[in-house]
Amino acid sequence: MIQKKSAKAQSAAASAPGRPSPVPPSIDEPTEPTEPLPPKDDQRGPDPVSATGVPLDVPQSARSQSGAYLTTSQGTRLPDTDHSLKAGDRGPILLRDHHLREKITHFDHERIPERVVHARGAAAHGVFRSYGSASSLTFAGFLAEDVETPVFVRFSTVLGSRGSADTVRDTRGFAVKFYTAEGTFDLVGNNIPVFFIQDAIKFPDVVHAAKPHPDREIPQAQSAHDTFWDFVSLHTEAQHHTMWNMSDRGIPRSYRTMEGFGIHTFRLIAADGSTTLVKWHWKPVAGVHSLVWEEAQLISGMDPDFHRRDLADAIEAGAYPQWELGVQVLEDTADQTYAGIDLLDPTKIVPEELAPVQPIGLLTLTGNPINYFAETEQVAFHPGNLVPGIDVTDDPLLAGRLFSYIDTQITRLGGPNFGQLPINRPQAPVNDMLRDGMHQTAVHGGVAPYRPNSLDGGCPFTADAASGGYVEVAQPLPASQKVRAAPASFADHFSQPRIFYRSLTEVEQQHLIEAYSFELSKCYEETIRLRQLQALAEIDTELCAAVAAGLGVEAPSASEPPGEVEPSPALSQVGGEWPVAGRQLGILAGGDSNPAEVAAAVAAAAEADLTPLVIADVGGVLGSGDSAVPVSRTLLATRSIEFDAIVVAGGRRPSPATDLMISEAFRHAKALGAWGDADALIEHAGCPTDAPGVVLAGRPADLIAEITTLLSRHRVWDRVV
Ligand code: HDD
Repeated sequence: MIQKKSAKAQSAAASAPGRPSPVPPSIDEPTEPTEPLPPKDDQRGPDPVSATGVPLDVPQSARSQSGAYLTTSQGTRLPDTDHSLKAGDRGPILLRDHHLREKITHFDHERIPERVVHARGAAAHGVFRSYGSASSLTFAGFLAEDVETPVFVRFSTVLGSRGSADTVRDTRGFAVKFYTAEGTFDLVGNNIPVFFIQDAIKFPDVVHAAKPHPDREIPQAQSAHDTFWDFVSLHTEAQHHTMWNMSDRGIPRSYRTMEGFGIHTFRLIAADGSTTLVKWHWKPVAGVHSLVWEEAQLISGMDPDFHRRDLADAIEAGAYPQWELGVQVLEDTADQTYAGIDLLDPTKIVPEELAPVQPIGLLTLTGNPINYFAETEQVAFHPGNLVPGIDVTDDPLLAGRLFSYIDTQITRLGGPNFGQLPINRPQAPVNDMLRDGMHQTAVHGGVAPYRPNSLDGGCPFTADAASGGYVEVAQPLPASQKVRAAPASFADHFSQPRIFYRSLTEVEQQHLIEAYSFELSKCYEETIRLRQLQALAEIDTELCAAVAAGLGVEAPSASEPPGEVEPSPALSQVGGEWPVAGRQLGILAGGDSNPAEVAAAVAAAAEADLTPLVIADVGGVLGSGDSAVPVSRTLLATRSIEFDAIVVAGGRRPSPATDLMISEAFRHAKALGAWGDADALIEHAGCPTDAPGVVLAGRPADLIAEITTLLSRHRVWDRVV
């Protein structure tokens, strides 16, 4: 549609700074719209969803499936979908059977390529509410005070295929799409604050090394194999990230208990034009918490969907997962370093003790996806999706990512129009000049998708900063020659992993030593094991010696004695108390257990916001009448890994299954308890009842109160097993 404008408006547009030359004055057009144009129908943002994920205000007709009768894809009603059209009931199938061909053809094309990395994921809808505390640093609208922005968050593992297990030792993706009024902002981070490589050109190398071996395609979803350790032991800038993987961070208890990090340094721009460098942090309200390794391995077999299920169940139960977004605020100096740390090096952190994380908003996940494929699978993140007030830095890893993410969607989502998929549509009006292409669903009006034009009234117009345009910060470039090289400040690969190791508590260090020993023992090549030990020797002598002892080889010496570093206690997960909402409590009952007591334990646990699950030999109910208690799990169908803590009801008799459940929970440093005579079951399982974190009580309610306190500390860290 051609829009007319007054001569006055035209001259104002022509004189605006940064505008291209105006069209010749003899032409009455183009015109400047006086009001922003409303979004076109195909530019609708994602459907708003209720807390339970049900779309709000979406007419039934807008849903893909509606009506009572089965139809073809063209809406013709069908009488039968169970039998092909045949020449007689025992005769050949006829080619003219359109329904058969349509059904099978569509089925044949149901799969799209999985993501080359981060293929396995789970996601949720939610909302981000900003505190306004970042508004002095950036004019980004969604970070102003009390602004609510819809979000879609996808968590993932990195290495495994779509069907792999959730609890493997790996990095986790933490990608957040903010549908802001000024365009979509994607914060595409991980649960580990550093990366394997400093330059994006090495990404195919690290991924090829970490993925299964190209000949047999094993092992699935894990780093415990020769090619991974071959690469990271040669390419020592990977040592810091690798150490986080070997720590408990590599096996989170839940997506809800992971920290998230933007990793790269970003630049914020304030209203007065001043700039600040920041590092993004997500802090889980439930606290950072991990599995223990044996538990993680068991879960991979017992419940490969453990994290996916946990996220969806928590949201459905109303225990909405929450994270605070925070920033480390770092001065934007000419050399872009802080306390001697090169802020452009993505293998380095800035310890929180040097630059505290300042909270700027709260993320709450409130809705499960309605359809996995449409939303979780088809969502396309891109670190280059930025909004005014936020810019990137020259981190060479980030620069390569800015290219890769759009590129990969073209293969994965089948063409350049993936931004029109409902989950990827911005909530801000879109008025681009991108046209046609595979899977184009927009019906673009106008005849002039080019600029300058007069035929479309000169639309679309460009927006300068005052009109909300994204204007890059004018950043001075270093005077230099073009080179393929890394700066000297990227050369230290060992002091930060040393800080990490030395900041952990003893139990966390022990887990890390065992993880290295486990992984390296899976390598067939002795040279690779020894080369990795050499890297550990450069990091910390004791760590190297402990892993070497585990492998039964002599520890190598460092090329120079590892230097002193200042530990960063914030890196440890141990310590602190956290909300227990949604944590799973197993109540092991049956036999002569008193149903009224079991019901009292269930009620007390629910009152404490825990999720109580009664375990018995057979399903159904315990007791009868008013005191009947439903059984949630049978001993045959569950295992200790499902629970964060276990209590045993008085009257319960021991069995091999109860022995296994109790001893496993004990070994995995979980809170354990018993009321009545059930302490005998704990002893029968070979666990001392006077060990830390084993609680005995006369009344179920008292027991639950003590167990809740233990759970708020996540695990019984001081239990020696
Ligand atoms: Fe990446 C996916 C995070 C470096 C190339 N990446 C992907 C996802 C996350 C990250 C969370 C999954 C998004 C989703 O849920 O759909 N990637 C990171 C982080 C990095 C990083 C935190 C370093 C700090 N990535 C990185 C580099 C490259 C890529 C250096 C390439 C040069 N990443 C991709 C990709 C993926 C991807 C191939 C696969 C699927 C996708 O993009 O959409 O383009």
